[in-house]
Amino acid sequence: MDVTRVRELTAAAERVVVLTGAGVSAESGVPTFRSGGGALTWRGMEATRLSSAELLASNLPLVWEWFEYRRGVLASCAPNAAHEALAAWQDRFPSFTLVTQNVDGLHSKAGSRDVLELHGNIGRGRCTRCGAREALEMPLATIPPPCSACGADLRPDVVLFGERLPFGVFEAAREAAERADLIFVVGTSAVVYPAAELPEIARRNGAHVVEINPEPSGIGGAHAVVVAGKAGETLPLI
Ligand code: BV8
Ligand code: ZN
Repeated sequence: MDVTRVRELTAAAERVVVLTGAGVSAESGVPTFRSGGGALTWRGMEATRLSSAELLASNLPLVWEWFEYRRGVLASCAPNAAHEALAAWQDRFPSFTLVTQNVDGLHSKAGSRDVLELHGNIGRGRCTRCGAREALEMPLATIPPPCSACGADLRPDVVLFGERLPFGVFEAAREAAERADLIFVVGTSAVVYPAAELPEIARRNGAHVVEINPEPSGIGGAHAVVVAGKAGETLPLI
């Protein structure tokens, strides 16, 4: 029933926004942050501490080791049916915007264009001095890697807890949410802000909200259509 209702909504939709979280990459083998009640930890520390502005300021090499560990895991992960379905959707609507909280780059690998990466991308470094961005080699020859332009230390080009989102990216996502007539919220526990504001912004502006998650977060409120299922199985069905 839910999938049929979702199909009706998509058939009528003109301006579609999709917000994804770590759950959309779960079937690719990428660990999520909070699934099943457990918090992702490494060397006894939680992700929210390892990926924090505070730790970056006090121990950049340790933050690089944490990101190297995750890039190592990612190296063997490929886009799954959920990423592929969303890549196919981009040409199915008059207006389509894909916004992701993920830093794994799997949406672009699946063929999605102009992905709004709210939290950056784990495959890129950013210079702590001149701000230049560059693709990171795998694995890194030295930690921290030097900037190719000025030689200063690079940092991961990822938004850490306590840091602002890249200007322009969140604003573009907010504008798309304000104009949307349908927003999908896929594979997110919706606890991280300001990303989690987007479904509320869309709903307040009259959009239908569809949440796809085996453990629905309830972010869409009472009016949301909730499909309690895996993204890799549900999105292709829709
Ligand atoms: C900011 C990059 C302000 C790093 C990430 C208290 C103390 C300190 C800070 C705060 C606080 N309260 C609020 C804050 C603000 C903080 C925040 O929201 N914290 C949360 C934890 C409470 N936010 C920030 O700090 C943001 N910045 O506010 O700046 C500011 C203003 C002015 C000046 C300076 C600063 C920055 C937030 C960005 C942090 N960076 N990522 C990295 O990757 O290491 S966020 C991180 O969490 C990931 O990006 C991840 O995507 C994101 C959200 O997690 P989810 O994607 O939802 O993943 P999760 O594991 O939680 O859930 C997975 C879901 O998938 C589950 O629901 C599960 O059921 C489902 N699922 C599982 N399998 C499947 C599935 N779904 C479908 N199919 C499946 N197969
Ligand atoms: Zn530099």
